[in-house]
This record gives sequence, C-alpha cells and structure tokens, in this order.
Amino acid sequence: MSQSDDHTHDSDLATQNRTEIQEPSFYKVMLLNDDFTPMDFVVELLMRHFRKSHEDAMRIMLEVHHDGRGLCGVFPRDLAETKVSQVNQYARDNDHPLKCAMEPN
Ligand code: TYC
Repeated sequence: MSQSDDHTHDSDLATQNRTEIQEPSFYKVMLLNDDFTPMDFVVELLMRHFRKSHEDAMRIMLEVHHDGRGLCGVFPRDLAETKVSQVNQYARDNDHPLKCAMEPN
C-alpha cells in the first residue's frame, strides 16, 4: 500500500470513529415554571419565539404551570442554543425570572 493510500485509510477510520461518538444532534427546548412570570407573558412568548397558535401556547403554558416544565420544540443543537438564549434574554429584558433550557432529545 502506498503512503497516500495509508493517509486515505487513516482519515476514513478517523471519520468513522468521530461519527460513533457524536452527541445527539437534536435537543428539546423546555420551558421551566416559576411563581412570578405572568401567564399572559408566557403565552405571548410561546407564540412569538416558537410560532405556537394561541391555543397551543395556552396548553403548553398550563402544562408548565402544573407540571413544572413543558416542551416548546425539538431543534438542531445550534438552533436550540439560539432559542434558549433569545428566550432567556427576552424574559430578562422584561424583568421576569422565566427560564428556558435545552436537553438531548
Ligand atoms: N406559574 C406562573 C404563574 O402562576 C406561570 C408560568 C407558566 C410561569 C410557565 C413560567 O414557564 C412558565 N404566574
């Protein structure tokens, strides 16, 4: 086998190894309950940031209120990170303690 064949072979193996240990590429974005953020702010946030209908936003908000957390959507990692940081910033800008977080799907 020539030197260049060796390189090709090695890099194929390296690619396979990297593929085997890759993290899940999709993440759940979860909304967390608190005692202070107004319900209508949460509903508006779900419509604005996750394109939910008023009905779905109300259902998710009540699920978070009763169960402590609720699913806003499942996104590729980069988009999940962006959503979480935009939502947490939006809550902070409006002086509410609401928190959003991501977890592997
Ligand atoms: N528990 C809040 C209240 O009673 C409502 C709320 C719902 C807050 C969802 C945060 O992610 C949240 N006003």
